Amino acid sequence: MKIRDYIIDKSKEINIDIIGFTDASPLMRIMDYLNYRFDDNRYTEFEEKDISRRIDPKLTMPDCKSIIVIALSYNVDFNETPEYKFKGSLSRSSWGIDYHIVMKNKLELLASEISKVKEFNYMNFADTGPLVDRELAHKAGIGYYGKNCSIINEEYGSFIFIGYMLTDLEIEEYDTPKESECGDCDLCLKACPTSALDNPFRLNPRRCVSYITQTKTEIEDDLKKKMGIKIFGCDTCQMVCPKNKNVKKSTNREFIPNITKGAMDLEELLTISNREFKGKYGHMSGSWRGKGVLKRNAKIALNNIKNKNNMDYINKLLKDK
Ligand code: B12
Repeated sequence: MKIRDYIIDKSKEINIDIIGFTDASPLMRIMDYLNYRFDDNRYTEFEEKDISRRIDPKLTMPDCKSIIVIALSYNVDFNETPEYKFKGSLSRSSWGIDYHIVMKNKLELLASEISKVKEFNYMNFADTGPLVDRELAHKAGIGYYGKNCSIINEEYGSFIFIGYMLTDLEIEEYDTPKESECGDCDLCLKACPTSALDNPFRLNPRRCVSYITQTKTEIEDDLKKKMGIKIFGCDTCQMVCPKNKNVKKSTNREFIPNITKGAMDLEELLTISNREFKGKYGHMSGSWRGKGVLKRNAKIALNNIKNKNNMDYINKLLKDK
């Protein structure tokens, strides 16, 4: 049996939704774009700064020959809303268990299945690795680029996380990239609350609400207003995307927001202790910046919710917090 077919079979057994394979050549297609972003101050503190490491897998794993890219859908069927008086919304990427953990577990499971039939070297990454995950996913045929910059899979849409395994395996056949299927649709560009999507396939990350909810740097007043009640992440450009309608739902139960129900209690966030916070919310990806950032966002959300009926109550809540 071909090693490629064996890996695909095992990926199905361990409930990996999408899998693709690519070689270890540098990601030359996006080098100029990465340089432009850097020169134009359109990058974030969450990215690897060394552009050669971003594009060349061999600078991370010198004997890398192939890359197995996987994706997990987090588009779970869940419609409950919590009963808090003031809700702060979480993007779907922060529902359920932190995807870094779920993804790493899946990749490790897959690696252990491969090592049963072949001795090999590998390194696993999801989100926090040096390479550009989306470009790897694109190269490995996982999906095409949407104008909102997201990788869109034909079956599952764009609510998918990406992970990859650098390996020294010789894979018999690689997948091929897919052309964008956005056509003349530009709903995501129109819907972006801060016009961060200023051109198709082009995001100014520092204006993206997702970034604003995560950065510890000062937020400009006009952007604070645009956050509305979002306290972690932003789904707007994916929610309006027609390619996310009638797609296959996620069966990854880890992403069901059993604790938060997809939102947080803004009053609780103002007073909860660090220890309580870690115990109750430490499992979610949205906690990675710590309680302080969510508390800051909760205050912004409360100010955005203020109206003549709740003004006194909210002002009292915010006093001295
Ligand atoms: C930094 C970062 C952010 C930053 C900057 C995002 C950004 N677009 O760069 C912020 C905080 C804003 C962010 C937000 C989000 N992120 Co983020 N983020 C990252 C991270 C760590 C690096 C991203 C990066 O390298 N950007 C570099 C630039 C070059 O990428 P880009 O602007 O998206 O440009 C791409 C395309 O536009 C395309 N492109 C450029 N020009 C052209 C031209 C044409 C013609 C075409 C077809 C394509 C094309 O190529 C570029 C390279 O991929 C990755 C993980 C990783 N290590 O790669 C996750 C990652 C991209 N994020 C992810 C997610 C889920 C999100 C959010 C949905 C979370 C949320 N709900 O709030 C939003 C989506 C925002 C958006 N529309 O992009 C997923 C994306 C999964 C997917 N299906 O695509 C990733 C891959 C994490 C993961 N492993 O799952 N993120």
